[in-house]
Amino acid sequence: MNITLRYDAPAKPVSIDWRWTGFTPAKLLLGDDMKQTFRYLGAVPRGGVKYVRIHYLLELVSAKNLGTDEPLYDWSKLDEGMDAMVENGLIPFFELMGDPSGFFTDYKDPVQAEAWKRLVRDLAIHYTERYGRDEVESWYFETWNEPDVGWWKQDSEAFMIYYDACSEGLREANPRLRFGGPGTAWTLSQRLRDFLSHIDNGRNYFTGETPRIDFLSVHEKGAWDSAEDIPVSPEKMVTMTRRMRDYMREHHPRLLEIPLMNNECDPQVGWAHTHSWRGWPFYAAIMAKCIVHHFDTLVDEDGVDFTFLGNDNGFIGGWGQRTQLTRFTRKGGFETDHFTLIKKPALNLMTGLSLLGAERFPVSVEGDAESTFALATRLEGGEGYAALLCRADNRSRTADREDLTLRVDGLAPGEYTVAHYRIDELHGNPCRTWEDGLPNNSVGKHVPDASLLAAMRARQELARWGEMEVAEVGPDGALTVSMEFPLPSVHFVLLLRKEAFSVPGALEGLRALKYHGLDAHEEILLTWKPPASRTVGDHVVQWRRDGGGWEDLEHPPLLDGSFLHVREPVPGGAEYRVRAVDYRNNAGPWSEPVRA
Ligand code: 8U8
Repeated sequence: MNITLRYDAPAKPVSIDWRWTGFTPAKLLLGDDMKQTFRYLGAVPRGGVKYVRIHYLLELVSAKNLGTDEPLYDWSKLDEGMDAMVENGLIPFFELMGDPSGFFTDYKDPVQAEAWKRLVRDLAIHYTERYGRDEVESWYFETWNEPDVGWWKQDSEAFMIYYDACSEGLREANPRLRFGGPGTAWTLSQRLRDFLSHIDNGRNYFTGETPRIDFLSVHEKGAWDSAEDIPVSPEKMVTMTRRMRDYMREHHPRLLEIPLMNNECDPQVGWAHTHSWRGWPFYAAIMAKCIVHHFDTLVDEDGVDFTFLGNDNGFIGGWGQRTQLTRFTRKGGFETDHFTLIKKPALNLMTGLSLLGAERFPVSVEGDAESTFALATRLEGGEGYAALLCRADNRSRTADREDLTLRVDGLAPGEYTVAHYRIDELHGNPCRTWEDGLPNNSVGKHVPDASLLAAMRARQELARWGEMEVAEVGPDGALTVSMEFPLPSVHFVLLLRKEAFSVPGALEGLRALKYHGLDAHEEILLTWKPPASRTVGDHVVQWRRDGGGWEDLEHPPLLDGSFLHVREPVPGGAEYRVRAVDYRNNAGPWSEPVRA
């Protein structure tokens, strides 16, 4: 098969934003396992995981005197959860969902409608005071999740009043806060139709004006809830989204201009069902296919202003559940004081996607075009180019290997460092290590011992593929690379111009936190802010015990700004420091040390 990346053609923006995750319920925010998860997510370079959408946030708030002019709120639990997000650079995609203290039963009651508007206003003011105006203006606010299924207990009329109360409450706090919805579950459900009529032809309950909407959100997933590994279809997501657009064209053409998003685009409904493929490279490959397919169809063919494509995969759970990290506990149960997390290919995909730039170029695929997808991007600031190549079939068990010739046209002539990353059966697949290690290397049911955990960690990073090379691109602007290209897989090619290299800067934001793992070892999670430059391909991590010298800690090449040091207990702790290293072996200065 052949793939050609055509950098000689005109550029288009990489307009879909996939830097997203979500989960439910909000009280998971208070667990140490979720707080550690956030540290890992925040450490993906260039904000590769950025927006977090959580149901029932307002259940973390308790309140008194809600129907009066002087309500009393207790924000403390929600603050704890928001702090965990904000301190890791994650941005809430804030669903105004939940019922503080069980007050809100009927939004058609004017007292309740007014109280909700006031609550939303006070919430926005509270977080503006806590984090500042710029921070809160970077957030998005959204309605109740999926008001067309059991999550919403009232009728359509009440929903529209609730919607207007959210809108006006936010506006009273700050007219620049962005708000939209309705995040519906069913394609063209009656609730969605009622909502579209309200937005198009209705009147805001409070002001009598046309209701405002900054974005339209819907959920389309690739397969229904099933305990079986049925095919998961990105094509179905697009077909259903087009069905909605057709309806809008007929009934509400004005609304076609509203930015559209699918903020639960999961391959399959049912986060908690165990589908082993969620721990495998297949999951990363189907997520990647989904992104490229949306560009090819809704953006390029239909011209839709399509903004976010978000996976709801931020839950806590095992390999087969819809999570980005696998959690192991001592008893294989749900205790959260002793746990450890391993990165899954679904998270490594986000690190890989963070290598891509903001402009994209046409690609052509010859041979097996059905299951082969590519996104060719140019990096900002003349740094070079990065491309995503992926092979995914909708059936998780389909596998094969092909020989690929990758041709890149239209490159600026000059010298390049060429680096490759890959997610496939043999690359970045710690679940495979777990499967292989289990029979004679597990203590009790599903609980890996220290050596199996270490073996998984050695494979949990986005893995390099092949040798790094220096390539000279001549006046023809062409480069050819040959490789074996398995199905399923995700492959990233990075072409970095020689001129883009300079000594990396000092790393900032190094933090160390001590956790109990599964046994008597101490687990020190180090996180820092990885540099924005794609020329940085690794980090050096060192530690120093009191009275000793600095020693390197071993790890596979690290793109993420996170590293877990598993150590024998060190009374009084030790110091850690980190520096960045680029593909040409330029090492930056050491960070300030931290102690743990
Ligand atoms: C289609 C549908 C019917 C229904 O009765 O309930 C649903 C609930 C339906 C679709 C999605 C749904 O919940 C969303 O999807 C979940 C999942 O596990 O796929 C979660 O990812 C989401 O948090 C939830 O919003």
